[in-house]
Amino acid sequence: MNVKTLGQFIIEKQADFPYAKGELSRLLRDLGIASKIVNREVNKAGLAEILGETGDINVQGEKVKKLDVFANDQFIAALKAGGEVCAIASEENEDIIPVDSEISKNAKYVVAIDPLDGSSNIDVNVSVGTIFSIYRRVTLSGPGTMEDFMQRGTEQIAAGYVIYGSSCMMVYTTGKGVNGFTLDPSIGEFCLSHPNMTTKKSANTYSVNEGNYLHFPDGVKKYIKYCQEEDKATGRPYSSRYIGSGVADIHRNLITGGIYIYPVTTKSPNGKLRLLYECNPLALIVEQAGGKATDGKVRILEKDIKELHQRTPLFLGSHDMVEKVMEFMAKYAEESIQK
Ligand code: AHM
Ligand code: MG
Repeated sequence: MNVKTLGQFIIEKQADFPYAKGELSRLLRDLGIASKIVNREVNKAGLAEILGETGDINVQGEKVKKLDVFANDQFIAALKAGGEVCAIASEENEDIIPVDSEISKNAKYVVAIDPLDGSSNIDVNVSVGTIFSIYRRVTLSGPGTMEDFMQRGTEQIAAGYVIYGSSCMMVYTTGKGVNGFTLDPSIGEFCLSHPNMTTKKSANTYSVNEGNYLHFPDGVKKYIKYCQEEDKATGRPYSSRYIGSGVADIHRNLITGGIYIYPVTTKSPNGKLRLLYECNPLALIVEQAGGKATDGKVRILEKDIKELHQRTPLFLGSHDMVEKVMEFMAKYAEESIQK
């Protein structure tokens, strides 16, 4: 049997980074370990109520925690124990978490993470995910600071996601293509299952929360209508697929082709998704797979970041579909100015 584990793959790929001394490899390994623990707990999610019945205390005598808090704790613990990061930013924490320990003295990296994206889907047995982004620190020494996170997405050293689905997969890029690994529960290892992932240039699936339709910008409304029109040549009407769990929607579209849209709405005037630990890592992966990611105008990876939890609209997926919706955005923005 010719199986390549995530660990073996990372070691092989280390040669791509002639000046790296293995820290990034160890960091990816740490993220892999934490995600296996999170996967184990996500798999038991339906039992949480039963297990927690005796006053919410589990066998280790710890309080049963909500899974997003549990996932956050696991990733932070794994990253701190690994010694390769000088600071962590998480969706679950208002401020950055500086890491100040003997083993992290020479740490070169910072990690931004959404430990459990789409966590509201857990209660209904729908896939959820973890999204992570790795930057090289810009400060020189000591624990990391905000400055280390205020870098554009183009500066990411690596990015990835884990999907806790019908199987558990880790998909990541270090800027040299995208590779996917499926967890083989029988050996407890992520194994290379999707080498060199690419996405279709044009496709026929669109993913957007159409319940917000009335609150979308005109360009998005017109694009949705375009997707629904009958046209043999372009294969329309396109299919609408929206799980409402970002990693699951984007993973499906990466594999089958498609576009994911979360625009500005009246309720979320800056968009809903966060630039640092959701949009930037997903954008790097999708671009590396041959797709495109913008905020409707500007490439996501080139957006300036000013705040840790900054939001942005997101249009991401198959290249031609993203271009098309941007055409609509430009056209109807102009029209509304002329009105
Ligand atoms: P979260 O980080 O609070 O879980 O929110 C992000 C999620 C994405 O996973 C998903 O694509 C989106 O929010 C769904 O939002 P909506 O329910 O508004 O369609
Ligand atoms: Mg999220």
